[in-house]
Formats: sequence, structure tokens, C-alpha cells
Amino acid sequence: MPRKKIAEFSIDYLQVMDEGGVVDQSLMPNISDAQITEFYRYMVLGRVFDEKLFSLQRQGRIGTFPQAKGQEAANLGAIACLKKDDWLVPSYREYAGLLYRGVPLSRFILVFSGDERGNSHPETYRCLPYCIPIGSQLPHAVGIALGMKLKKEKNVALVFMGDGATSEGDFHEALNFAGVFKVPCIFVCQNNQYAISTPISKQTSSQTIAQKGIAYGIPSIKVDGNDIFAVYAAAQEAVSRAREGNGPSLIEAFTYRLCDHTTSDDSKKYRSQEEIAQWEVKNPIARLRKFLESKKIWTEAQEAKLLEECSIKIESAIKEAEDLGIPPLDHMFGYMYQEMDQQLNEQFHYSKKFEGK
Ligand SMILES: Cc1ncc(C[n+]2csc(CCOP(=O)(O)OP(=O)(O)O)c2C)c(N)n1
Repeated sequence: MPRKKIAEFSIDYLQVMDEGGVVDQSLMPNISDAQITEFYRYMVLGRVFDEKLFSLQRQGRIGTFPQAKGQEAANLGAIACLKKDDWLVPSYREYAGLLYRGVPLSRFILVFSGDERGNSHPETYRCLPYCIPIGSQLPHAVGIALGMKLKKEKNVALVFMGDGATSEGDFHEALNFAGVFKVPCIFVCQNNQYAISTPISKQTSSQTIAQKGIAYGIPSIKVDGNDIFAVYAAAQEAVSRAREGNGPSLIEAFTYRLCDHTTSDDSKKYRSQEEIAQWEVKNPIARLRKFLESKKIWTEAQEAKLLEECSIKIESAIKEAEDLGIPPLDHMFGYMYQEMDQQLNEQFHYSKKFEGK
């Protein structure tokens, strides 16, 4: 008996705008100039903020900080497709997109100072806290999406992860569950090609991360993650699919971290300057600026004014966060369990003696 081919798949790659800021009009999503300019403003705010937090860490004013330089388009492009009452489930490298969604700047400063007040979001939009345990946010997003489906809400859950998270059991459990129950969940993998020092070649032997979604019956695509229009177009399609009741999607946003993993890392030890230089030219912000300038909707004077505005906003957010002072001690203990167990209780009362000292 000859063998029969019983399954076949392919993965599309989408790029709308090239490195020179030139777009393929046939692929260009429908976005107004005003909205594109807004994307640019928030990507720049994210970048300036990122640099400022790096220097705050160096001054000892915040704790370990994971920069997101170079990944602004990969997250903002997807987050921009959400409605306020959709759920956003972040990882920890999505500042530009979170700022666009409305997360106040001061919250990030609090979070990276170890202050849980930074994780309590206003109810004007739906957003889960930052998630440092790799991949653990993925089943949470699927659970939220299943809940919305059961309640017949027309909302979606958008969840982020890095390439390293795809090696966690949580990733596979979440995708399997999402595929079987056809939940309105959009998975975005910001594939920045490294999990700390582990390169993608040692993370997986799959040709793409996108194809892992196919294994779970999930429509999947790989996009140029440094191209805001490609990310936006793929996310729009995925969000519409989810809203119409047609289940989950996986988007692999192929990008590059133009910085160390965190302020505790030294990426010079595991990647070359030549490699970084190659990715500098694909920088998502410079690329979008070239596009805006070619359309004559952005000038040098606007750029200077934007940078000044970003600085003022950031300085005032730092003051706001620092003026809050040290958080109450019970925040450190109170969020562990609904009720503190005996051991935590003892530690809490012991620590109380030192509160404010
Ligand atoms: C469950 C778990 N294991 C290990 C770690 C330590 N850790 C912190 S970041 C990281 C790499 C994550 O890489 P990736 O998922 O690609 O995301 P990126 O940091 O590149 O955005 C690891 C292993 C962790 N935070 N959580």
C-alpha cells in the first residue's frame, strides 16, 4: 500500500513596510494618518521611557529592569487592535503598547521598584499584572477567553510571550486548550531570538514558532515584528476571527532585542556587535519615521517637540511614583494567598517591627 499524504501545512510571512519605510499598498491595512502618527508617538514614548528607566536602575532608584528597545512595533501593533473591554495579558516587555493602552507611566516605575501598587490597573481598561514566571500567563489568558465565550461576550483576550516561553509546558497546554475549545484568544510571540543567552536555534528545531500553532489546529502566521503595519494587519485579522466566534490565532512577531535581557545581563558575552548592527538598521521606530516623513506628515520640529513632551511626562511620572513612598508591608504578604498561612503570618509580624525604619 503506498503511503498517502494526510496533512500538509505552510506558514505565511507578512511584511508590509520595508526597512526604508516604503509600504506595499496592496497589503497596507486601513489606518488613518492620525492613528499612524499616534502609534509613532507612543513608540517613541516607550523608547525614551525605556532609556530613562535604565538610567534610574543604574542610579539605584529602581530594581532589575527588562528593557524592550527594538520591540515597540511587535507589541503596540497588536495592542492597538483591542477595544477597552477586551483583555490584555502582558508578559514584561510590552511598554510601548501598554502605554498606548493607557497604563500610566508611574505604574511601571512602581512595578520595577517591587511595589505592587504598580500592578493595580484602573478599571477603564482590562489588563492583567506583568508576568515574570515565563509562560504562566498563557493558560490565564485562555481561561479568561473561555469565560468570555461561555458568557457570550464578544470580547477577546490578547496574550504576549517571548520565544523562550514556547518551550514551557504552559505554552502547549494553553494552545491545546484554546484550539480544542475554540476560545477568543490571540497569542503573540515576540520572537526576539534570545531567551537571555539561549538563541532560538537552541530553543527549538522548528523552522518557525508559528507552525507550533498549526499542531494545535490554530491559524498561525509569522510577521516582520519590526513593521508596525504587518503586526497590526495580522492582529486585526486575528481579533476579527476571535470576535466572530472562530477561535484563537497565533502570531509570531519576528523581532530583535536591541539591549541586554535585563539590567543584570551582559549580552556582549553571547552575541556579536555585527549582529546587533544588522538589526539596528531594521529599527521599528526609525522605519516608521521614514514612512511618516515620506508622507510629509512628520517634521524635525515635531520630533523635537515630541521628545521634549516625553521627557516632561516621564519626569512627572517619576515624581508621582517616588512621592508615594514605601508601600505598606502587608502588600508583600497579603497577595500570596487569600489568607496568610502560619509561617507567612509569623514573618509578617516579625517584619512589622522594622516597618518604616
Ligand atoms: C518559569 C520560569 N523559568 C525561568 C525563569 C527565568 N527567566 C527569566 S527571563 C527568561 C528568558 C525568557 O525568554 P523569552 O521567553 O524568550 O522572553 P524575553 O525575555 O526574551 O522577552 C528566563 C528563563 C522565569 N522567569 N520563569
